[in-house]
Amino acid sequence: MLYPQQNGARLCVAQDGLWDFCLSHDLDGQDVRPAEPLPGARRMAVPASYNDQGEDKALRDHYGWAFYQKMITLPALCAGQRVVLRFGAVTHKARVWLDGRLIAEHKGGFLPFEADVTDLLVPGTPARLTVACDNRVDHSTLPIGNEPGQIAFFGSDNAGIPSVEHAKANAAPQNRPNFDFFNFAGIHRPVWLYTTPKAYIRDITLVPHNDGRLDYRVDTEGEGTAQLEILAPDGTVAATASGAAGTVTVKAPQLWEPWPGTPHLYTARVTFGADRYDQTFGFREIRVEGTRVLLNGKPVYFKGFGKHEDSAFHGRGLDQCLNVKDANLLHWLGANAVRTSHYPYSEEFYDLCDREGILVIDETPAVGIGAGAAQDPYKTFPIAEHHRDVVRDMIDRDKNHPCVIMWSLGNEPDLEHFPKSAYDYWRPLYELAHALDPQDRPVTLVCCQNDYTKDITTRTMDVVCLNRYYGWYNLSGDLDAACAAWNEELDFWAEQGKPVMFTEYGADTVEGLHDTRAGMFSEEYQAEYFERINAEIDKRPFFVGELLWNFADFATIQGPMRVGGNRKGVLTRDRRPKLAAHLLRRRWLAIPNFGYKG
Ligand code: E8X
Repeated sequence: MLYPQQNGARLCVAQDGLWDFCLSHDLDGQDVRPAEPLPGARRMAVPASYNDQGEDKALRDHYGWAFYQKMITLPALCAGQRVVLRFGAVTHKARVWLDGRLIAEHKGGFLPFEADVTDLLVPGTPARLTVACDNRVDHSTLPIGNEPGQIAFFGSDNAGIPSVEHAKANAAPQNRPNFDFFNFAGIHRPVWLYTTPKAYIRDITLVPHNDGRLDYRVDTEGEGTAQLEILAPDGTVAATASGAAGTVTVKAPQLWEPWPGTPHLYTARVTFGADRYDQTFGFREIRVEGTRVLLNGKPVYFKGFGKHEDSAFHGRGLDQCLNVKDANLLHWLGANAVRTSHYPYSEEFYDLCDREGILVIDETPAVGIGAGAAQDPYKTFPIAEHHRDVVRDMIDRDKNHPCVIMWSLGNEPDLEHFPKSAYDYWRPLYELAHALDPQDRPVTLVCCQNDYTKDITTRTMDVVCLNRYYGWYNLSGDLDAACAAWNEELDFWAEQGKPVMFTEYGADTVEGLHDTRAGMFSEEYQAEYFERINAEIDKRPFFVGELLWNFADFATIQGPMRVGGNRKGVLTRDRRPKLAAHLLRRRWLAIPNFGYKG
């Protein structure tokens, strides 16, 4: 799916700004009438979560549908063009009406969808756009929510106490996320009204090879022949081609390399009749060889973080200023990689990573798939079809980004209580991702701390990605025992013949809490935790990366283990460094992108 692009053939109008808004309970039990003004509407900024834009608990903890509305008008000069409404992401489910006519429905809060409104929007005539978004999560959504009556993530259950059980049974309907991030909701990414000529370019697929060959395919609608110019980073024409598909060769291509190398970007300038589209790409190759991950033929070492799209006020909504700040903080830290935990991030983020040379592990919203030993989620959670759709749509959206170097099918599913059932669920998704990705990148599944001897799925991934909390959630505060246990597990992975990396390890840290003896939650403990664990992975040649948890503190649901959210950030939520950030900067600036492990 192409990102909206303003150019000589296409008009793009972002619908950012103030929309009318109301919550479902503002409708007093009535159905919304999308052809009419929202009753008692308040103002809401788009793109952004709605949760933190007001002071009322009803807004922050809303459960169910919320409604946005604005008038849109296509300029009369666009008569005769194809007209599309496109939503970058509406979390978690969306319904869209134009002048009261339902024009789109979408499930999934982190990928784009669009509706052709050519025959519905009369150029020069205002129309009423109404968008409903449903924030409910349950066993059929990704991410997973627990069903009513079950506890939330890290919830304190006190099961069996009559007063607690009665109160729980009578509690108001609410979300019970089975994941550790606040369930922000709303129109999170830009809404575009854009035009193309009637005969247009629908999609572009590019598969660069480092010898200069570029396999391409241009999907179009209508009559015409695609023409391509391949522009070098300096804008000069490096090659030309015509036709719907083929291979064109660029002499001595400048390779895309991660920061502090140069992420050289080329452009495929495609024309098709009156339409045109510029698609950037990079010459870079990624593959696994034995226990190494080779980027442009060189063994790469990953240094960085799991992140969240999370900030005060915007919630999970797109904040381009913060994305630029975070990219510069990653450079400051000497990092070269991030994981889009636990959902695909905004397209704008990947474009920035392409330009900044930041490697990306691109992850689906499949988080929370598990219910302990009590229930086999692969038999009882109706998510398989939606999960396949999400894998398909994520790869379709992100397939041309050079920064994307690996797909993550999900985060911390149950892999140990029902191991065969788990393998039978994840293996087909692994094969689907490989089949769908034109660039055939490595595929992984991020593994929660578990009994790795029972988990028969993690070891089958191209790269073993581990979330491990020795010294935090277990052997708490005892880093000697934590290192002993971690080494025993590393001995197991040494036998598997796969590259292994951290995708999470870390410690909750309250900034300003200091302790000469490095007690848990102190800045000294977080720093010592990373120093001790890192000293152990440095001894293992098959260990190819360290993505810490987390880049910054972030909002979560309430619970006895969350002090105003998850505090495992190496930075505070407003991006101020804790002690560990300074130590990591020294470590990572001394670790090269390539050849660290030989
Ligand atoms: C944590 C992280 C959470 O924020 C992330 O979304 C997924 C969790 C650790 C799981 N991984 O709690 O900070 C540890 C499970 C028990 C060993």
